[in-house]
Amino acid sequence: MNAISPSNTIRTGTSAENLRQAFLDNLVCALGRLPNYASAHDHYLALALTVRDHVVARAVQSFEQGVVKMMRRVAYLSAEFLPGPHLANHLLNLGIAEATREALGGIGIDLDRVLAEEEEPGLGNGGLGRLASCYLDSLATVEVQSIGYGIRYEFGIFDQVIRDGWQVEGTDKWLSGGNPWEIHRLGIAKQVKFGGHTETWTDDQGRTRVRWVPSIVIKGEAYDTPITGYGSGTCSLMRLWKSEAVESFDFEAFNHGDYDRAVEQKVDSENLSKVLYPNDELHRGKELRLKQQFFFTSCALQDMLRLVAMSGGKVAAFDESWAVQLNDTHPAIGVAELMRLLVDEHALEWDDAWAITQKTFSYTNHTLLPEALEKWPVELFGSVLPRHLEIIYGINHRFLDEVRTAFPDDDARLARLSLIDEHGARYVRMANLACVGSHKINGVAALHSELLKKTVLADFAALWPEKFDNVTNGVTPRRFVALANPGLAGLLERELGAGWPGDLSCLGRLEPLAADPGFRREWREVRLANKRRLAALIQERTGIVVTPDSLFDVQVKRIHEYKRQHLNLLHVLSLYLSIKRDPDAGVVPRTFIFGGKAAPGYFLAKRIIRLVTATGELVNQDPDVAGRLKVVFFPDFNVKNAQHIYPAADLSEQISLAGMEASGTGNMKMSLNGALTIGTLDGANVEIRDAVGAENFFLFGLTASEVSALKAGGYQPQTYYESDSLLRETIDFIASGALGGDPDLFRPVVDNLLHGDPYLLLADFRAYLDAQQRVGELWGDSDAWTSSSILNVARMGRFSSDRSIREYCERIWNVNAKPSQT
Ligand code: T68
Repeated sequence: MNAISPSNTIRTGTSAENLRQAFLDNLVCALGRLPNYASAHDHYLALALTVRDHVVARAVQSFEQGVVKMMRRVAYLSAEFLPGPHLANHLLNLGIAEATREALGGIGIDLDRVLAEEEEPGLGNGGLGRLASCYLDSLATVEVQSIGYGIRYEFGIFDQVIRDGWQVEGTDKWLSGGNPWEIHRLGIAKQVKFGGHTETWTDDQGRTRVRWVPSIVIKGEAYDTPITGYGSGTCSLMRLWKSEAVESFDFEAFNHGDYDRAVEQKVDSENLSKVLYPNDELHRGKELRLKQQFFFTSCALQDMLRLVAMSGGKVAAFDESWAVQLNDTHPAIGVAELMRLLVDEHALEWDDAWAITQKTFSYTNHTLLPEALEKWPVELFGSVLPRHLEIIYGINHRFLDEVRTAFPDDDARLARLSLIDEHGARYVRMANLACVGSHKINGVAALHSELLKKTVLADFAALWPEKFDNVTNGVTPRRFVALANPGLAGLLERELGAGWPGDLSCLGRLEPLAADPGFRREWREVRLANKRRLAALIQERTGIVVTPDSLFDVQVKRIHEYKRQHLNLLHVLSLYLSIKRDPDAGVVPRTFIFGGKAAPGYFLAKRIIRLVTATGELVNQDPDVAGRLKVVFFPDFNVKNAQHIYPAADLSEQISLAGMEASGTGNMKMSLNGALTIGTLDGANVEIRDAVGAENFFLFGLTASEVSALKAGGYQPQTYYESDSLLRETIDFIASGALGGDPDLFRPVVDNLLHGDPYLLLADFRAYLDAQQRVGELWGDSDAWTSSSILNVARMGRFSSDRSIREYCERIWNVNAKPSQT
């Protein structure tokens, strides 16, 4: 028999004819559907199965390479992933989009309709989860072996509908239509312990060892989703864990006639991976969340150990096989878990295990908000993870000795650095654990990384300055340009060649075209077509009719006070009032588009959504502003919807209070699609402005240090209210009850602004309006605007996630990435 290699195990080739035959086979034989009776969803599933063959063949081949070459692999540990729909992405990466379109077209099926059927996995809240998915895409593209480990939530982020102007949450049943992209790895299951107590015992070499006797064991089953790379044979794997009951536990209770307990235990076990926690950038110490974090982290580390053994590596050289990235502190318990696995289960000495652990882990921080930093009450922690608490005490004890040597007689510093917060009730501080257990710590934009060293992690930066680094976020140009914006992709392909999505540095070659009237015309046509498509979608989803030639002013992201959607609304209402007062006011026609989810328990964020919809109800009906202002709240902002929205944005609103947004990535996605940004000097905005040029960016607002100074001096929002009549008029209008038909509806928003204003909207209001004025003026000069739009795209190449990933490879993970062309 001939040797079987993955390349000769695929049933069919990728010609249109081959793909059509495989599609029909799958429709009939895998799904049991006759073509005449098949629904659009059947078409989607059949095509997904067809494409999956090629994806999986690549994935196993790529995996085999990793095992054979024993390369250092990257494990990206993340409680969240937001991959978006897979099908179109694979078609692009495999280079079979056109053949597929032809294959289906030949039997009267429209590929775009089929693609629209796919439901995305909403396994994340926002930026952090989406970043993890961009990074898996780029890891595959730059040909680095990687696994993204996480949780296979049965219910992801809630579906948002708007009912009577309010956000209503629905259950995200993303698996109900079947998930053709995942492979349930029946052979890969890990046991995870919880609760109970620890015991010491003596091994046959006379060493005292510790054994953890849990009160419950839960099984984690692996579900793999391959992530293809662009123009590369390498695949990343997203390996998500589903919790299941361990049969033996059920049987034990069952055999004793305790059926209820057996069932209860099964339900409890399965609950672990049931639902994603919606974040409100506020840490709430929920026990189930701690259990989720430990569950997937433990499964992941056990799996890595299994793979070390499989490729003939040594546990004592674990760090040579794996670089493990902690995506925020959610997997930080991994530091203690790896120590437990090495010391308790593999009998390594503590110091050796600790050296391995530190060489293995690195930690990315995504927030400066102190209220978002994770900490767990010691008592809760000890009851869920008794052995880990002991290990953390062990780490802390040795660590604080080191601090005492570096900084003698500095008890205050010791208290701040300790892994245990002892101010009042005692807590385990997860960021401190992540810092101590990692050899590198990074922020996600230059400003953020600097502020980290000055604020939340200042004491660690003083102790270990060499550990700190910055890796500015990036986004994948495959999904967010090539797929989202086919019109622009066509222009780029013509001007830069077909390989542009694999090397964004070539975008620079567009620069001279900014001055070319013919190219500017084509550019405008592409943008207008994108806006027409979005206008149709807006009408379909909200009933609101918008004009594609108005300026599309877009703010889409999670709803949070620090992101200041309400500052945007103050501008909208100020324009409205200006036109009402003076019908000849020079206001360019604008469509304000908002989108984003509010955490279900975040009262003010939900009021802000209501304020958007109430503003829309008023403005969209008023004949006095007809043709000049429209306000839309686009429901259920997710990756799929985002792909329609970003390419149609003329103006990208990035207006967080300086010092609050760690990076932002929507800012990159919109600018890469030709939007101009209005923004503060916050997060990656700073670097975007440096890249595109100050003249192509509408800057306004206080700087981070001005914010600190203003707050330190005792900020008084009322002084701004009193001294700015337009601001006063706008706030009074909201307070008057003219919106939403109830004078009390927005009282909480108004009170918040007038008495406290924690995110300094009032201080930035006037500067924001001035910047918006400049936006309006430039919009009036269509050629100048278009040039600026082209230059934005031409100069944004740095924000490809391929660049970010290469930096991680070189400075943090010490693995070789495929070199970039330039
Ligand atoms: C975001 N963080 C940052 N957090 O806000 C954003 N938090 O500036 C940055 O661009 C992005 O990370 C990527 O670096 C988040 O998205 C969360 O979603 C989150 C989830 C659970 C708990 C806390």
